[in-house]
Amino acid sequence: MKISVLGLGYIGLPTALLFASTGHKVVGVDIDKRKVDLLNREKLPFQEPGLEELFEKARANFTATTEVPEADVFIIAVPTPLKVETKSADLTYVKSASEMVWPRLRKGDLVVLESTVPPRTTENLLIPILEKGGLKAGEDFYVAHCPERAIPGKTIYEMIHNDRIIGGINRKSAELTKELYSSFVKGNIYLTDATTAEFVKLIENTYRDVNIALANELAQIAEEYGINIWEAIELANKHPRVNLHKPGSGVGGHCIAIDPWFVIQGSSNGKLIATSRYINDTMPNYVLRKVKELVEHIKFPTVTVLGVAYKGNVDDARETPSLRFIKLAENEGFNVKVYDPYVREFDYPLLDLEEAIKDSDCIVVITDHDIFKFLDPKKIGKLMRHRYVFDSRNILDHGRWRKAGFKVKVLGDGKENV
Ligand code: SAJ
Repeated sequence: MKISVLGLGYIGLPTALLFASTGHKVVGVDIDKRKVDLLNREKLPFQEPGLEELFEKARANFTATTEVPEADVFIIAVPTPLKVETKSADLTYVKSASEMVWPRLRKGDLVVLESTVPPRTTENLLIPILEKGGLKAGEDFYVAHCPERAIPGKTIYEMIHNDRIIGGINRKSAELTKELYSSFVKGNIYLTDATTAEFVKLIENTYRDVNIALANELAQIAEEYGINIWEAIELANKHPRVNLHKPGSGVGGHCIAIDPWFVIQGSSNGKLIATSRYINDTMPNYVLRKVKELVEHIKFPTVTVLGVAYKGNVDDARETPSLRFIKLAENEGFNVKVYDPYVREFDYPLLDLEEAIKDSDCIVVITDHDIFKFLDPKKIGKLMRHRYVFDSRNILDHGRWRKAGFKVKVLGDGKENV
Protein backbone atom coordinates (compact mmCIF):
# COMPACT_ATOMS: atom_id res chain seq x y z
CA MET A 1 0.00 0.00 0.00
CA LYS A 2 1.03 3.58 -0.54
CA ILE A 3 0.21 5.44 2.67
CA SER A 4 0.30 9.16 3.26
CA VAL A 5 0.41 10.24 6.93
CA LEU A 6 -0.54 13.87 7.57
CA GLY A 7 0.99 15.33 10.75
CA LEU A 8 4.39 14.04 11.87
CA GLY A 9 4.03 14.69 15.60
CA TYR A 10 4.12 12.44 18.65
CA ILE A 11 1.50 10.14 17.13
CA GLY A 12 1.78 10.65 13.37
CA LEU A 13 5.51 10.00 13.10
CA PRO A 14 5.60 6.71 15.05
CA THR A 15 2.48 5.56 13.16
CA ALA A 16 4.09 6.38 9.81
CA LEU A 17 7.29 4.57 10.78
CA LEU A 18 5.43 1.52 12.06
CA PHE A 19 3.64 1.19 8.72
CA ALA A 20 6.90 1.72 6.81
CA SER A 21 8.69 -0.88 8.92
CA THR A 22 6.16 -3.51 7.86
CA GLY A 23 6.78 -2.91 4.16
CA HIS A 24 4.24 -0.24 3.19
CA LYS A 25 5.50 2.73 1.19
CA VAL A 26 4.92 5.71 3.47
CA VAL A 27 5.07 9.42 2.71
CA GLY A 28 4.94 11.59 5.83
CA VAL A 29 3.44 15.04 5.30
CA ASP A 30 3.94 18.03 7.56
CA ILE A 31 3.46 21.76 7.04
CA ASP A 32 6.62 22.35 9.10
CA LYS A 33 9.38 22.42 6.47
CA ARG A 34 12.09 22.31 9.12
CA LYS A 35 10.74 19.00 10.44
CA VAL A 36 10.48 17.56 6.92
CA ASP A 37 14.07 18.56 6.11
CA LEU A 38 15.29 17.10 9.37
CA LEU A 39 13.60 13.75 8.67
CA ASN A 40 14.96 13.63 5.14
CA ARG A 41 18.41 14.21 6.60
CA GLU A 42 17.64 11.12 8.70
CA LYS A 43 17.30 13.01 11.97
CA LEU A 44 14.40 12.76 14.43
CA PRO A 45 12.53 15.90 15.50
CA PHE A 46 11.87 14.57 19.06
CA GLN A 47 12.85 11.75 21.39
CA GLU A 48 10.74 8.76 22.34
CA PRO A 49 12.00 5.38 23.57
CA GLY A 50 12.53 3.01 20.61
CA LEU A 51 11.98 5.68 17.95
CA GLU A 52 15.62 5.66 16.70
CA GLU A 53 15.56 1.90 16.16
CA LEU A 54 12.18 2.09 14.47
CA PHE A 55 13.39 4.86 12.17
CA GLU A 56 16.36 2.69 11.24
CA LYS A 57 14.06 -0.18 10.28
CA ALA A 58 11.59 2.03 8.43
CA ARG A 59 14.00 4.29 6.57
CA ALA A 60 13.96 2.50 3.19
CA ASN A 61 10.17 2.86 2.94
CA PHE A 62 9.76 6.36 4.37
CA THR A 63 10.10 9.87 2.98
CA ALA A 64 8.81 13.21 4.23
CA THR A 65 7.35 16.12 2.29
CA THR A 66 5.17 19.20 2.70
CA GLU A 67 2.72 18.30 -0.10
CA VAL A 68 0.14 15.51 0.03
CA PRO A 69 0.87 12.95 -2.71
CA GLU A 70 -1.64 10.54 -4.25
CA ALA A 71 -1.95 7.42 -2.11
CA ASP A 72 -4.13 4.39 -1.36
CA VAL A 73 -4.49 5.41 2.29
CA PHE A 74 -4.48 8.82 3.98
CA ILE A 75 -3.99 8.93 7.75
CA ILE A 76 -4.72 12.23 9.47
CA ALA A 77 -2.86 12.63 12.76
CA VAL A 78 -2.83 16.38 13.35
CA PRO A 79 -3.26 18.14 16.71
CA THR A 80 -6.67 19.15 18.06
CA PRO A 81 -5.90 21.68 20.80
CA LEU A 82 -8.41 23.15 23.24
CA LYS A 83 -9.84 26.59 22.56
CA VAL A 84 -9.41 27.96 26.04
CA GLU A 85 -12.16 30.64 25.90
CA THR A 86 -14.92 28.28 24.74
CA LYS A 87 -13.57 25.02 26.20
CA SER A 88 -14.06 23.31 22.87
CA ALA A 89 -11.93 21.61 20.23
CA ASP A 90 -9.95 23.69 17.78
CA LEU A 91 -10.45 21.69 14.58
CA THR A 92 -8.48 24.04 12.31
CA TYR A 93 -5.77 21.46 11.62
CA VAL A 94 -8.23 18.63 10.92
CA LYS A 95 -9.99 20.93 8.47
CA SER A 96 -6.84 22.03 6.68
CA ALA A 97 -5.51 18.45 6.50
CA SER A 98 -8.80 17.23 4.96
CA GLU A 99 -8.68 20.10 2.50
CA MET A 100 -5.26 18.84 1.44
CA VAL A 101 -6.53 15.28 1.01
CA TRP A 102 -9.69 15.62 -1.11
CA PRO A 103 -8.00 16.78 -4.33
CA ARG A 104 -5.82 13.62 -4.17
CA LEU A 105 -8.63 11.13 -3.47
CA ARG A 106 -9.23 8.34 -6.00
CA LYS A 107 -11.84 5.59 -6.13
CA GLY A 108 -11.13 2.86 -3.58
CA ASP A 109 -8.95 5.02 -1.31
CA LEU A 110 -9.19 4.89 2.48
CA VAL A 111 -9.03 7.90 4.84
CA VAL A 112 -8.34 7.31 8.54
CA LEU A 113 -8.66 10.02 11.17
CA GLU A 114 -6.39 9.36 14.18
CA SER A 115 -6.67 12.77 15.86
CA THR A 116 -8.75 12.99 19.05
CA VAL A 117 -11.98 14.78 18.14
CA PRO A 118 -15.45 15.56 19.57
CA PRO A 119 -18.26 13.11 18.69
CA ARG A 120 -19.57 13.43 15.11
CA THR A 121 -16.47 15.17 13.72
CA THR A 122 -15.87 12.38 11.17
CA GLU A 123 -19.48 12.49 9.97
CA ASN A 124 -20.09 16.24 10.10
CA LEU A 125 -16.74 17.80 9.29
CA LEU A 126 -14.43 15.29 7.62
CA ILE A 127 -16.81 13.65 5.16
CA PRO A 128 -18.31 16.85 3.68
CA ILE A 129 -14.79 18.11 2.93
CA LEU A 130 -13.63 14.79 1.47
CA GLU A 131 -16.70 14.65 -0.80
CA LYS A 132 -15.91 18.04 -2.37
CA GLY A 133 -14.41 16.35 -5.44
CA GLY A 134 -17.67 14.50 -6.19
CA LEU A 135 -16.73 11.06 -4.84
CA LYS A 136 -19.14 9.51 -2.33
CA ALA A 137 -17.88 8.43 1.09
CA GLY A 138 -18.62 4.79 1.89
CA GLU A 139 -19.11 3.95 -1.79
CA ASP A 140 -16.28 5.49 -3.83
CA PHE A 141 -13.85 5.80 -0.94
CA TYR A 142 -13.79 4.67 2.68
CA VAL A 143 -13.48 6.52 5.99
CA ALA A 144 -12.76 5.46 9.56
CA HIS A 145 -11.76 6.90 12.91
CA CYS A 146 -8.96 5.03 14.64
CA PRO A 147 -7.92 6.91 17.77
CA GLU A 148 -4.52 6.25 19.29
CA ARG A 149 -4.29 5.23 22.92
CA ALA A 150 -0.55 5.32 23.54
CA ILE A 151 0.92 6.98 26.59
CA PRO A 152 3.90 9.34 26.11
CA GLY A 153 7.13 7.59 27.10
CA LYS A 154 5.78 4.20 25.94
CA THR A 155 4.19 5.31 22.67
CA ILE A 156 5.69 2.72 20.36
CA TYR A 157 5.18 -0.24 22.66
CA GLU A 158 1.57 0.76 23.31
CA MET A 159 0.81 1.48 19.64
CA ILE A 160 1.77 -2.09 18.87
CA HIS A 161 0.36 -3.88 21.91
CA ASN A 162 -2.71 -1.94 23.06
CA ASP A 163 -6.14 -2.96 21.84
CA ARG A 164 -7.52 -0.65 19.16
CA ILE A 165 -10.99 0.68 18.51
CA ILE A 166 -11.79 1.29 14.86
CA GLY A 167 -14.97 3.13 13.92
CA GLY A 168 -15.96 2.98 10.28
CA ILE A 169 -18.58 5.13 8.54
CA ASN A 170 -19.74 1.73 7.27
CA ARG A 171 -18.68 -1.87 7.79
CA LYS A 172 -16.40 -1.96 4.74
CA SER A 173 -14.51 1.13 5.95
CA ALA A 174 -13.98 -0.46 9.38
CA GLU A 175 -12.84 -3.77 7.90
CA LEU A 176 -10.38 -2.19 5.47
CA THR A 177 -8.89 -0.16 8.33
CA LYS A 178 -8.64 -3.25 10.50
CA GLU A 179 -6.81 -5.11 7.76
CA LEU A 180 -4.40 -2.21 7.37
CA TYR A 181 -3.62 -1.76 11.08
CA SER A 182 -3.21 -5.51 11.54
CA SER A 183 0.12 -5.09 9.77
CA PHE A 184 1.67 -3.91 13.05
CA VAL A 185 -0.99 -3.99 15.83
CA LYS A 186 -0.66 -7.04 18.07
CA GLY A 187 -3.51 -6.11 20.44
CA ASN A 188 -7.15 -6.94 19.68
CA ILE A 189 -8.96 -4.73 17.19
CA TYR A 190 -12.62 -3.98 17.88
CA LEU A 191 -14.92 -2.54 15.22
CA THR A 192 -17.69 -0.01 15.72
CA ASP A 193 -19.07 3.11 14.02
CA ALA A 194 -17.03 6.32 13.72
CA THR A 195 -19.01 8.39 16.24
CA THR A 196 -18.82 5.68 18.90
CA ALA A 197 -15.06 5.37 18.37
CA GLU A 198 -14.68 9.14 18.83
CA PHE A 199 -16.69 8.96 22.04
CA VAL A 200 -14.82 5.92 23.39
CA LYS A 201 -11.45 7.62 23.09
CA LEU A 202 -12.76 10.65 24.97
CA ILE A 203 -14.49 8.78 27.76
CA GLU A 204 -11.34 6.80 28.55
CA ASN A 205 -9.55 10.00 29.49
CA THR A 206 -12.67 11.43 31.11
CA TYR A 207 -12.79 8.37 33.35
CA ARG A 208 -9.26 9.17 34.53
CA ASP A 209 -9.99 12.86 35.02
CA VAL A 210 -13.16 12.31 37.04
CA ASN A 211 -11.48 9.71 39.23
CA ILE A 212 -8.46 11.91 39.86
CA ALA A 213 -10.88 14.72 40.78
CA LEU A 214 -12.58 12.40 43.23
CA ALA A 215 -9.23 11.60 44.84
CA ASN A 216 -8.41 15.32 44.99
CA GLU A 217 -11.74 16.16 46.61
CA LEU A 218 -11.38 13.32 49.09
CA ALA A 219 -7.87 14.58 49.97
CA GLN A 220 -9.32 17.95 50.92
CA ILE A 221 -12.12 16.37 52.94
CA ALA A 222 -9.72 13.98 54.70
CA GLU A 223 -7.56 16.97 55.61
CA GLU A 224 -10.51 18.58 57.39
CA TYR A 225 -11.20 15.39 59.36
CA GLY A 226 -7.56 14.91 60.30
CA ILE A 227 -7.38 11.70 58.26
CA ASN A 228 -4.42 10.71 56.10
CA ILE A 229 -5.85 10.29 52.58
CA TRP A 230 -2.91 8.18 51.38
CA GLU A 231 -3.50 5.56 54.04
CA ALA A 232 -7.27 5.74 53.51
CA ILE A 233 -6.98 5.20 49.74
CA GLU A 234 -4.58 2.31 50.19
CA LEU A 235 -7.05 0.63 52.52
CA ALA A 236 -10.09 1.38 50.35
CA ASN A 237 -8.29 -0.12 47.35
CA LYS A 238 -8.11 -3.44 49.19
CA HIS A 239 -11.76 -3.75 48.14
CA PRO A 240 -11.81 -5.93 45.02
CA ARG A 241 -13.89 -3.47 42.99
CA VAL A 242 -12.41 -0.15 44.12
CA ASN A 243 -9.58 1.64 42.36
CA LEU A 244 -9.23 5.14 43.75
CA HIS A 245 -6.65 7.24 41.92
CA LYS A 246 -3.98 9.42 43.50
CA PRO A 247 -4.54 12.99 44.64
CA GLY A 248 -1.92 15.58 43.71
CA SER A 249 -1.29 19.09 42.51
CA GLY A 250 -3.57 18.69 39.49
CA VAL A 251 -3.76 17.15 36.05
CA GLY A 252 -1.72 18.14 33.02
CA GLY A 253 -0.75 16.79 29.63
CA HIS A 254 -2.37 17.14 26.27
CA CYS A 255 -5.11 14.54 26.82
CA ILE A 256 -6.68 14.14 30.23
CA ALA A 257 -6.98 17.86 30.94
CA ILE A 258 -8.55 18.46 27.51
CA ASP A 259 -10.60 15.49 26.30
CA PRO A 260 -13.39 15.82 28.91
CA TRP A 261 -14.26 19.21 27.39
CA PHE A 262 -14.66 17.56 23.95
CA VAL A 263 -17.20 15.16 25.48
CA ILE A 264 -19.46 17.89 26.81
CA GLN A 265 -18.98 20.66 24.25
CA GLY A 266 -21.95 19.48 22.18
CA SER A 267 -24.09 18.25 25.07
CA SER A 268 -26.53 19.90 27.46
CA ASN A 269 -25.32 17.55 30.21
CA GLY A 270 -21.93 17.15 31.81
CA LYS A 271 -22.11 18.61 35.33
CA LEU A 272 -19.91 15.93 36.89
CA ILE A 273 -17.37 16.16 34.09
CA ALA A 274 -17.18 19.97 34.22
CA THR A 275 -16.93 19.94 38.02
CA SER A 276 -14.11 17.41 37.85
CA ARG A 277 -12.24 19.63 35.43
CA TYR A 278 -12.76 22.52 37.84
CA ILE A 279 -11.52 20.50 40.85
CA ASN A 280 -8.39 19.33 39.04
CA ASP A 281 -7.67 22.72 37.52
CA THR A 282 -7.85 24.44 40.90
CA MET A 283 -5.62 21.99 42.77
CA PRO A 284 -2.68 24.41 42.40
CA ASN A 285 -4.80 26.98 44.29
CA TYR A 286 -5.34 24.48 47.09
CA VAL A 287 -1.63 23.60 47.19
CA LEU A 288 -0.77 27.28 47.41
CA ARG A 289 -3.26 27.78 50.27
CA LYS A 290 -1.54 24.99 52.19
CA VAL A 291 1.93 26.33 51.42
CA LYS A 292 0.83 29.75 52.67
CA GLU A 293 -0.22 28.21 55.99
CA LEU A 294 3.20 26.63 56.24
CA VAL A 295 5.15 29.84 55.73
CA GLU A 296 2.64 32.35 57.08
CA HIS A 297 5.09 33.97 59.49
CA ILE A 298 7.66 34.65 56.74
CA LYS A 299 7.44 37.97 54.92
CA PHE A 300 7.86 37.70 51.13
CA PRO A 301 8.81 34.02 51.18
CA THR A 302 10.91 32.32 48.52
CA VAL A 303 9.59 28.94 47.42
CA THR A 304 11.31 26.35 45.25
CA VAL A 305 9.09 24.40 42.88
CA LEU A 306 10.35 20.87 42.27
CA GLY A 307 9.04 19.67 38.93
CA VAL A 308 7.29 21.43 36.07
CA ALA A 309 6.68 18.37 33.87
CA TYR A 310 2.98 17.48 33.80
CA LYS A 311 3.78 14.07 35.32
CA GLY A 312 6.67 12.16 36.76
CA ASN A 313 9.74 11.10 34.74
CA VAL A 314 8.80 12.87 31.50
CA ASP A 315 10.17 16.08 29.93
CA ASP A 316 6.79 17.36 28.78
CA ALA A 317 5.37 20.47 30.47
CA ARG A 318 2.20 20.91 28.41
CA GLU A 319 -0.80 21.99 30.52
CA THR A 320 1.28 21.46 33.65
CA PRO A 321 -0.29 22.38 37.00
CA SER A 322 3.12 23.80 38.01
CA LEU A 323 2.62 26.82 35.76
CA ARG A 324 -0.62 27.76 37.48
CA PHE A 325 0.97 27.28 40.90
CA ILE A 326 3.90 29.53 40.00
CA LYS A 327 1.68 32.30 38.64
CA LEU A 328 -0.62 32.19 41.66
CA ALA A 329 2.33 32.20 44.05
CA GLU A 330 3.85 35.21 42.31
CA ASN A 331 0.53 37.02 42.54
CA GLU A 332 0.69 36.48 46.29
CA GLY A 333 4.08 38.18 46.38
CA PHE A 334 6.13 34.97 46.65
CA ASN A 335 9.51 34.76 45.03
CA VAL A 336 9.46 31.51 43.01
CA LYS A 337 12.44 29.48 41.81
CA VAL A 338 12.08 26.44 39.62
CA TYR A 339 13.95 23.14 39.28
CA ASP A 340 13.21 20.31 36.84
CA PRO A 341 16.07 18.17 35.56
CA TYR A 342 14.05 16.82 32.61
CA VAL A 343 12.21 19.76 31.10
CA ARG A 344 14.09 21.86 28.51
CA GLU A 345 11.56 24.53 27.60
CA PHE A 346 9.40 26.42 30.05
CA ASP A 347 7.89 29.86 30.62
CA TYR A 348 10.11 30.48 33.67
CA PRO A 349 13.88 30.07 33.99
CA LEU A 350 14.91 26.54 34.92
CA LEU A 351 17.71 26.70 37.48
CA ASP A 352 20.16 24.08 38.62
CA LEU A 353 19.34 22.47 41.95
CA GLU A 354 21.72 24.53 44.05
CA GLU A 355 20.58 27.85 42.62
CA ALA A 356 16.95 26.82 42.98
CA ILE A 357 17.16 26.01 46.68
CA LYS A 358 19.69 28.60 47.81
CA ASP A 359 18.07 30.93 50.42
CA SER A 360 14.69 29.38 49.79
CA ASP A 361 12.13 29.11 52.59
CA CYS A 362 10.07 26.23 51.33
CA ILE A 363 10.33 23.39 48.84
CA VAL A 364 7.12 22.48 47.02
CA VAL A 365 7.04 19.14 45.22
CA ILE A 366 4.63 19.44 42.30
CA THR A 367 5.79 16.65 39.97
CA ASP A 368 6.47 13.06 41.04
CA HIS A 369 9.85 12.61 39.35
CA ASP A 370 11.51 9.55 40.94
CA ILE A 371 14.78 11.45 41.05
CA PHE A 372 13.39 13.73 43.80
CA LYS A 373 13.27 10.75 46.17
CA PHE A 374 17.05 10.67 46.15
CA LEU A 375 17.62 14.31 47.12
CA ASP A 376 19.68 14.69 50.28
CA PRO A 377 17.65 16.78 52.76
CA LYS A 378 20.73 17.43 54.93
CA LYS A 379 22.63 19.07 52.07
CA ILE A 380 19.55 20.90 50.87
CA GLY A 381 18.67 22.17 54.34
CA LYS A 382 22.07 23.82 54.69
CA LEU A 383 21.47 25.96 51.64
CA MET A 384 17.99 27.09 52.62
CA ARG A 385 16.92 30.08 54.70
CA HIS A 386 14.07 28.15 56.36
CA ARG A 387 13.42 24.41 56.24
CA TYR A 388 9.89 23.82 55.05
CA VAL A 389 8.71 21.27 52.53
CA PHE A 390 5.27 20.69 51.01
CA ASP A 391 4.93 17.36 49.22
CA SER A 392 1.87 17.36 46.96
CA ARG A 393 2.64 13.87 45.55
CA ASN A 394 3.64 12.03 48.71
CA ILE A 395 6.93 10.86 47.23
CA LEU A 396 9.62 11.98 49.68
CA ASP A 397 10.93 9.96 52.62
CA HIS A 398 9.35 12.30 55.18
CA GLY A 399 11.13 10.80 58.20
CA ARG A 400 14.47 11.62 56.63
CA TRP A 401 13.45 15.19 55.86
CA ARG A 402 12.15 15.70 59.39
CA LYS A 403 15.40 14.34 60.79
CA ALA A 404 17.25 16.94 58.71
CA GLY A 405 15.29 19.65 60.50
CA PHE A 406 12.48 20.18 58.01
CA LYS A 407 8.87 20.88 58.84
CA VAL A 408 7.03 18.62 56.44
CA LYS A 409 3.47 18.86 55.16
CA VAL A 410 2.02 16.29 52.76
CA LEU A 411 -1.09 17.03 50.70
CA GLY A 412 -4.09 15.46 52.42
CA ASP A 413 -2.17 13.90 55.32
CA GLY A 414 -4.59 15.40 57.84
CA LYS A 415 -1.79 16.55 60.09
CA GLU A 416 -0.73 19.87 61.47
CA ASN A 417 2.55 20.98 59.96
CA VAL A 418 5.03 18.63 61.63
N1 SAJ B 1 -2.45 12.00 37.76
C1 SAJ B 1 -2.88 12.21 39.07
N2 SAJ B 1 -3.31 11.13 39.80
C2 SAJ B 1 -3.32 9.87 39.29
C3 SAJ B 1 -2.87 9.66 37.96
C4 SAJ B 1 -2.45 10.74 37.22
O1 SAJ B 1 -2.91 13.33 39.57
O2 SAJ B 1 -3.72 8.94 40.01
C5 SAJ B 1 -2.04 13.15 36.91
C6 SAJ B 1 -0.62 13.08 36.40
O3 SAJ B 1 0.30 13.63 37.28
C7 SAJ B 1 -0.74 13.86 35.10
C8 SAJ B 1 -2.16 13.58 34.61
O4 SAJ B 1 -2.84 13.11 35.74
O5 SAJ B 1 -0.64 15.25 35.34
C9 SAJ B 1 -2.28 12.60 33.46
O6 SAJ B 1 -1.31 11.58 33.46
P1 SAJ B 1 -1.54 10.10 32.89
O7 SAJ B 1 -0.28 9.36 33.02
O8 SAJ B 1 -2.70 9.46 33.57
O9 SAJ B 1 -1.98 10.29 31.37
P2 SAJ B 1 -1.35 10.93 30.02
O10 SAJ B 1 -2.03 12.23 29.77
O11 SAJ B 1 0.13 10.91 30.01
O12 SAJ B 1 -1.85 9.85 28.90
C10 SAJ B 1 -3.23 9.59 28.77
C11 SAJ B 1 -3.48 8.08 28.81
N3 SAJ B 1 -4.90 7.82 29.03
C12 SAJ B 1 -5.35 6.98 29.97
O13 SAJ B 1 -4.62 6.41 30.77
C13 SAJ B 1 -6.83 6.77 30.01
C14 SAJ B 1 -3.05 7.44 27.51
O14 SAJ B 1 -3.40 6.06 27.46
C15 SAJ B 1 -3.75 8.17 26.34
O15 SAJ B 1 -3.40 7.62 25.12
C16 SAJ B 1 -3.31 9.60 26.36
O16 SAJ B 1 -3.75 10.17 27.62
C17 SAJ B 1 -3.96 10.29 25.17
O17 SAJ B 1 -3.27 10.49 24.16
O18 SAJ B 1 -5.16 10.53 25.21
